[in-house]
Amino acid sequence: MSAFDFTHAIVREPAQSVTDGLRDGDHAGPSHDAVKREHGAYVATLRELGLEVEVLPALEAYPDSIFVEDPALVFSEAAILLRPGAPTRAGEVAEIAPELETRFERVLTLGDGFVDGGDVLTTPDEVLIGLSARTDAAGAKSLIAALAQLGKQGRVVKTPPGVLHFKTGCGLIDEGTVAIAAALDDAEMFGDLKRMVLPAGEEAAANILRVRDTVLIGEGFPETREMIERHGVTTLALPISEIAKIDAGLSCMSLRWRSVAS
Ligand code: CIR
Repeated sequence: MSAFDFTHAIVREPAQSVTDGLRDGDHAGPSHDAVKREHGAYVATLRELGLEVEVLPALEAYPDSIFVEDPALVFSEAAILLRPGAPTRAGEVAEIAPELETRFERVLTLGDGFVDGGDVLTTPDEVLIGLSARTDAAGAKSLIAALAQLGKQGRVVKTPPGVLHFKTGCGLIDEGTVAIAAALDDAEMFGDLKRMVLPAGEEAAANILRVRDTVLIGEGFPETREMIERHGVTTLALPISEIAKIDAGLSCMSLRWRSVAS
């Protein structure tokens, strides 16, 4: 069994207000219909890969609530409610809390500070927490304490300036290999993981998502796909051009876990 053998996922239907999602810059937002199409393809793919996917209802008050990865962190045995660093996203935690309470025996909460789930990379050995404009030192410290209660080890790293989330710039290809944008190429940061630097010009491909035997990747990154396939892992490209307009990628649209019963 591998760290990617998830059995369950939750996602959230995009709200009409997704068109107002947060973004770096003043470019136009996505269209709701197009986001819905990308989201639909994503959900269908998770199901085809064998996951039981539950779709939570849209939350009009929270344009970015489709990105369920940010207000919580989940493992087989427990969930941790986080605290997103963007004020407009703070209320998403109270919305997802009851959903997690019905699905997990233990739901821990963050003490002080802010952490976005997009800044958290769970590797087979540890949980990396990238300090960013959304995740602060107090939040990282609180998260390390919560992880310790679950017998897991957290470690603080840095999300490079100008990169929204740590996982905007990296993603696991397999249990021992991480794909990274050049800006994150730092041996100490990734410990024992082998680093595969993305081809120049394809940095936006970094937010890959390994699910079971397949690495999901955004469409339009042929060299990265080839690099991953050459490494021996099957890839599947999904459309992400609309969610990319609000700085999102593949990992942000779901919370995934392997149920303890399986
Ligand atoms: C935000 O700025 O919060 C959203 N527009 C994008 C969140 C993407 N989430 C992620 O990478 N985990």
